[in-house]
Amino acid sequence: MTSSTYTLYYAPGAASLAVHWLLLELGVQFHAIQLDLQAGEHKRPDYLAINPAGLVPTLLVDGKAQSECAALLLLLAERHPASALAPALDDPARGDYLQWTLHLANTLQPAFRTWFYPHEAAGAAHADAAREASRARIEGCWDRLDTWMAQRSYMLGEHLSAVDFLATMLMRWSRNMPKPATEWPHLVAYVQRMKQRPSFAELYAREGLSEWA
Ligand SMILES: N[C@@H](CCC(=O)N[C@@H](CS)C(=O)NCC(=O)O)C(=O)O
Repeated sequence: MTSSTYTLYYAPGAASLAVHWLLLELGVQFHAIQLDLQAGEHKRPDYLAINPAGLVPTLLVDGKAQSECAALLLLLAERHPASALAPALDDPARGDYLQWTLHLANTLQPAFRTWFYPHEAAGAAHADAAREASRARIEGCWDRLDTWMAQRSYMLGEHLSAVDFLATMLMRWSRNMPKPATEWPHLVAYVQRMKQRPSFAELYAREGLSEWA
């Protein structure tokens, strides 16, 4: 699908990171527009017109606005089947692919939201308790993922897929937590493997990132 046009709205290190990384991994052409979240650029009317939730990422696909990081990863992998980053409909790995993508997006990612914005979940007066509860949920997920990765090089086995970009992005988010994902033996090996991809270095250069390099 070489004729697609893509425009990614992103903020460095945010939930747009996995989408940015996958676009680079795919080697497709895209425009990238950086938003300054501190300055509230994601809450301005022109951005709200394409993403009413006022969140990053947004990806314009042939001019049509789409959002939700995990959905964008699934969509891009499907639109570029030559990349083999999405298991085919009859591939036995497809169940694991969907299971982990949904689990990461609807269980782990919201726990991170509470970790970073604990007042949202329980009000300022209960922020510490909310944060601690989210920490337990995040670490529980690392326990489960570490067991899963003990027998695998990538989330689906020996074959890279779109869910690996989501998993690694979320592991990165834990880097300043009391017990980051890289404290788990199979997760640190996995992260090292993912970080060796040339697209990771390119992502870091483009987003101006250096921490967790
Ligand atoms: N479910 C959304 C969540 C996106 C999200 O929470 N993005 C954060 C950055 S990591 C954001 O835009 N935060 C700005 C804000 O909440 O005002 C997705 O996966 O795309």
